[in-house]
Order: sequence, then structure tokens, then C-alpha cells
Amino acid sequence: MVVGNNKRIWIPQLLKIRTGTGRLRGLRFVHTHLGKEPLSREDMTDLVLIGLDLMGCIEVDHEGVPGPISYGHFLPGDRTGKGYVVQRVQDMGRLKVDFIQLIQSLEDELSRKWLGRSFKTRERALLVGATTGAKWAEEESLNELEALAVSNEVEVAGKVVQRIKGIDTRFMMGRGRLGELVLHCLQTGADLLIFNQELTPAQVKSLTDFTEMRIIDRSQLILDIFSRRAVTREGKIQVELAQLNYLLPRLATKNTAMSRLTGGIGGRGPGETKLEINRRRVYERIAKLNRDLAGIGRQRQGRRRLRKRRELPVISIVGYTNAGKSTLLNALTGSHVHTGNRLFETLDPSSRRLRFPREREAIITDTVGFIRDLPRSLMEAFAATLEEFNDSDLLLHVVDASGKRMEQEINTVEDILRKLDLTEIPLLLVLNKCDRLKTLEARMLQKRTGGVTLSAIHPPTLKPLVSRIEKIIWRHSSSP
Ligand SMILES: Nc1nc2c(ncn2[C@@H]2O[C@H](COP(=O)(O)OP(=O)(O)OP(=O)(O)O)[C@@H](O)[C@H]2O)c(=O)[nH]1
Ligand SMILES: [Mg+2]
Repeated sequence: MVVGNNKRIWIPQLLKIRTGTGRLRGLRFVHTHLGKEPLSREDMTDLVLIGLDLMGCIEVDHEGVPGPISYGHFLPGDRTGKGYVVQRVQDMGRLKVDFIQLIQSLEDELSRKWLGRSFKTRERALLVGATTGAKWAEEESLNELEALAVSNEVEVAGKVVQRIKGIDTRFMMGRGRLGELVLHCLQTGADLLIFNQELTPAQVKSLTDFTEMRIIDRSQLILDIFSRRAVTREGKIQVELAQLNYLLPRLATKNTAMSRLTGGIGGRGPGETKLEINRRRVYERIAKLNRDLAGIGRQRQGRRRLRKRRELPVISIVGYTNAGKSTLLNALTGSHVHTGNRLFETLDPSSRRLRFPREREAIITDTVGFIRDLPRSLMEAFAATLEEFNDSDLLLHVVDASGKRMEQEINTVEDILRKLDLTEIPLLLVLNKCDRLKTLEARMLQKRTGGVTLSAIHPPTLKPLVSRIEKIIWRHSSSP
């Protein structure tokens, strides 16, 4: 029993336990409206966010005589997109609904939906972009988030752009908007919300408490992909470091948000139990990982010295993720580095010998790709790997010339190269995937950018690149 005033009722924090997937909470909320108005939007938001079985309201007149009654509930199979229905009966006496039966059938339907999906091991996520800017720009950006999710074997249940007036420091967006998102998840069977914007620890906490959904942001998704892909000891250490550094500020808010992080995405790597350990243990672990990394770094230094002594020129392949860097390395050197149409296929660097005519040789290295807004903790953890670029005599900047986001991707990579202080090293733009362009288009692009067009999946197209590389590296020495 809750008492409010003539304007509204504050529903106290209910026990934060959902009875289980596919079940409602077992609570109906019946209240009175004094202004003779039926269920409001606000009421329905409460229904969704609290996860009530049913929201009912009785319209009461000045004398306190009850009039019409309206009730609303979820509608799992609703195709209109609203996700709920509201019914209104003129007077209470004529209300002939068996509510127990109604709710039973709703639960049956809900659990059928959940049962259908519990055989699948993949997570289903709703992607959310909250922006104060242009809608189309956010939609573009959500496409990349989708590619990230798919690369991490997450099923995408839908993408939603929410235009907001300003960033709400607690919830990112208004309560009503949040309610819509939760509803969308219930309808599509999504159990995870992925935000395209970086969330503060406080935001994750309040959003999780409020929606009772698992919530992660883009950075966390990227960290998770990295932890799936890491193979070598160094790669694994780097990723764990990045994850711990990301988690550190979030450990202060030990709560549901944290325990919700432990399953699936975000729970990989440092491991479930480690998330619960206190900050001191995390600091200790970080220190140990840094020591291990330094040890590996010394070996790396040794390798670098050796390479220098042999005086072979070093070519480094850089570029946006999925541009075709590894495919190019394979095509140039006849090797078999893993390639694949997903983001961050490559994490660990591989170096190969590249032979030119006239007995000339160079070392060519392929490494981790870049992405817009790479989480800072990852940049820091991969600093040693990225530092190796400093030894390069030439950077090959591989671009997916067939992609819609080519210009932005080039800018992103150039930004990162500037941050890494690599602008002094000669750079050659490699316009890849030109098999997907018309010949004229490719020629114009080549002219405009001064790059080399090719298609890494068709090795014969690589000849111009090889001779450009030769010219740049051995420009000073005359041919033997
Ligand atoms: N059509 C076409 N596809 C290509 C070309 N080069 C690479 N690809 C494809 O693009 C996808 C990505 O290639 P990768 O070589 O793995 O790309 P990467 O830059 O190493 O990507 P990450 O390691 O994930 O950063 C693969 O499916 C390749 O087969 C090309 O010239 N034309
Ligand atoms: Mg690769």
C-alpha cells in the first residue's frame, strides 16, 4: 500500500529480483487518478521499468465515487511496436476479466520466447546511440558498433538512436526514453544494452539499477573482442591490463552493476571472481602484469637490436581494422596469417621477409588495427607493440577504398599516427579492395590521394605497390 498526493505516487524501491527470465514480478499496481484521466504514459513507463504484471487505475470523482477503470500490461507478440496495451472499462461493475488467467497466459508467452532463445548460446543485444548531434551521423556510427558486436558473436536485436537535449549525468537520457528501450528489449528478447557512448561508472550503476538489464558500452565491447582474440602471452597480458585499468574506477561502485558484468561480455579475461576482489588486489595484479610485460619487452628489445644489426629495412602495415592489412601481408610474402571479415581479427604482430628483385630484402610487419575512439586503456596497454612502429623505414597505410566511411577511417588512422609521433616516417597510402570499385573511380581516387590502388586478394595487382616501396626505401642507393 502506497500513499501519494493529488499529483503523483512515488513507488518505493522494490526488491531487485526478477523472478526469472520469462516471468513477471508477480505484482499488480492498482491506483486511483483524481483528475478523471486514464492511464498515462508515465504509468506505462513504470509498468515497464518496474516489470509489473499489470498497471491499473481507477478514475475517482470529487466525491470519491469510482468511475471508469483502465488497465495496461505487456503484449509480448505485439506487432504495432508499442509492446503494451491499455484497456478501459466504463464502470468497475462491468469489469469481467480473469486477471490470474490473463497474467498466466502472458507469462506463458514470455517464457516461450525466452525458451526459444535459451538454446542459443549467443547474447542478444539492443544497440543504443544517444546523441545531441545529427541523427544520421549516429546511425552511421551505430553501424560500426553493430560490426563490433557481430565480430564478438553478439546477435543484434535492434539499433536505436535517441536524440537527447543534453547528456543526463545519471541516465544518459530521460526516464520515458529508457522505458522505451527496456520495452524494446522485452519485445525482441534482448538481454543486453550496448551504448555507443562511453558511460561513467555512475551511469552504468544507475542505468543497471533502473533497467535491471545488463549494460555495457562500446569500450567494453572492444575490450571483450580483444580478450577473445589474444593468443600470445604478451597479447593476453596487454588485454588483461587494459581490462583491469578500465575496471578500476568501476570497482568503487560494487553493486548489481558489477555482478551483472560478470556473465558474458565484460566478464571474460579478468574472470568473474576477480571482479569482486578489492582494489588493492587489482593494483597488485596490475603491478605484476606490468613487470611481466617489461620482461617480454626486454626480449623484444633484443629482437629489435638483432633486426637492426642485420640492417634490413622495416616496413610496417598500419590501418583501420578490417582494411585488409593481413591479406596484404599474405599476398606480398606468400604467408598465411589469419584474415577474416570481422573487426580486430589480428591482435598479435607478425613479421615476414619481403623479397624484392635484385636480392633486396625487407622485413614487413602486420599488427593490430585501429578504430575510432580506441579505449585509452587499450592504447596504453598496447604501447609497446605500437612503439615498434618507430623502427619503421616505411609505413603502409592500408585503406578499405570500397567502404562508405573511407575518409573518416583515414582521418582516424592519421590522428592516431600523429598521437604516436610517427609523422616523420615516410608513409604510403594503399587503397585496397579496388576490385569493388569501377576502374575510373579507382583511378580518380589514386590521383586525388596520391596512393596506390590494388586489391590484396588479387596478387597480380600488387606490382605497382612493390615498385613504389622499392623506390622509397632504396631511393638513395643506386641499383647494383
Ligand atoms: N573484396 C576484397 N576483399 C578484401 C580485399 N582485401 C581483403 N579483403 C577482405 O577483407 C576482410 C578483412 O581482411 P583482413 O586482411 O583480415 O583485414 P585486416 O586489416 O588485417 O583486419 P584486422 O586484423 O581485423 O584489423 C577479409 O574478409 C578479406 O578477405 C580486397 O582487395 N578485396
Ligand atoms: Mg589483420
